[in-house]
Amino acid sequence: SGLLEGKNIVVMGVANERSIAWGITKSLHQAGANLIFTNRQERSYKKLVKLLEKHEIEPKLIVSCDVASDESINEAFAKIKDEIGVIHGLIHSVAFANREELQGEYADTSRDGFLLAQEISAYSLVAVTKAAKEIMTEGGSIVTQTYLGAERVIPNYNVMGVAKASLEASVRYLAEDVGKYGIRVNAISAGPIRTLSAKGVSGFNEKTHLLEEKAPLRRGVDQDQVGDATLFFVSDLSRGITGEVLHVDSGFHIIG
Ligand code: 0WD
Repeated sequence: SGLLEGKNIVVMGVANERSIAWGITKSLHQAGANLIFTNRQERSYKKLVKLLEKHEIEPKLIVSCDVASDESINEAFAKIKDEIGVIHGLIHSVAFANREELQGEYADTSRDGFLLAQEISAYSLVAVTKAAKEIMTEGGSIVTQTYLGAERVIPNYNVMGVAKASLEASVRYLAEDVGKYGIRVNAISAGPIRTLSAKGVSGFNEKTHLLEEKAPLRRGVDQDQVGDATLFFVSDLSRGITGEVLHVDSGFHIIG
C-alpha cells in the first residue's frame, strides 16, 4: 500500500540483515516511504549498501551518526536538512551496554557501565528527538525499540533493563513536549529476536523458546512483525496515539 507515499523517514540502527531496523526498513519501503539511513560504523555502512542493493531499495541518503556524540548527531541532521529538507518520521533502533554487565548480578554494575547504557540506549532518544523536531515541520512520528526487561526483572538483562525503563519514561516526557508540534513519540516492546545485540545478553536465545511455550500465540516474534507494527506507528493510522508502549511479543507480557 502507499501509506507512506511521499514521506521522508530516517532509520537509525541497521547493523545487518538480522537487525530489527532492517525488518522496519522493509515494511516502510513497501508502504512507499523515502528512506534515509544513519549508521555508526564503516562495517555496517558496507553491509547496509549491499542489503539495499540486494532488495532493490534506493536510499535517499545514508549519513554516519554516532549517538554518543552531539557533534555527530548535529552534523547528521544538518546534512539531512540540507539534502532532504523536511522529515516525517524517525526510527530509533539503537542500544548498547557492556557485555560483561549483561550477565550475573545487576548489583555489580559499574558506574561507567550504568552511564554508558543510559547514554547510548536512552539519552540518545532525547538527543535525536531534539534534532529531529527542528526538521519535522509538517508533524511526524518517532518510534523507538524497547523490551520487557524495562517492566520486569529478566535474568541477565540487568543494566539494559534499567536503561529501557529510562527510555520508556523518556517516550512519555518527549511525547508531551513535541505533541504541540504535531509530533508523536511511541515505543515498540518486541519479544526476543536473534540479532547481533541479542547475542550480547547471556542466555537470550533461550528466551525465544519461552514464547513458543508460554505466549498466547505459542510462537516467537520476528523482525517483520516489528516492522509492520512500526509502520502502524509511523503512519496516520495511529494518529490518535502517542506516549505509548506497544508489545509485539505474541502476548507474552500478559501471562503471569
Ligand atoms: O530481541 C531483540 N533483539 C530485541 C531488541 C528485543 C526488544 C528490543 N530490542 C531493541 C534493542 O535494545 C535496540 O534498541 O531493538 C533495538 C535494535 O536492536 P537489534 O536489532 O537487536 O540490534 P543490532 O542489529 O545489533 O543493531 C544495534 C545497532 C548497532 O549496530 P552496529 O553494528 O553499528 O554496532 O545499534 C546501533 C548500531 O547500528 N548502535 C549505535 N548507533 C549509533 N551510535 C550506537 C551508537 N553509539 N551503538 C549502537
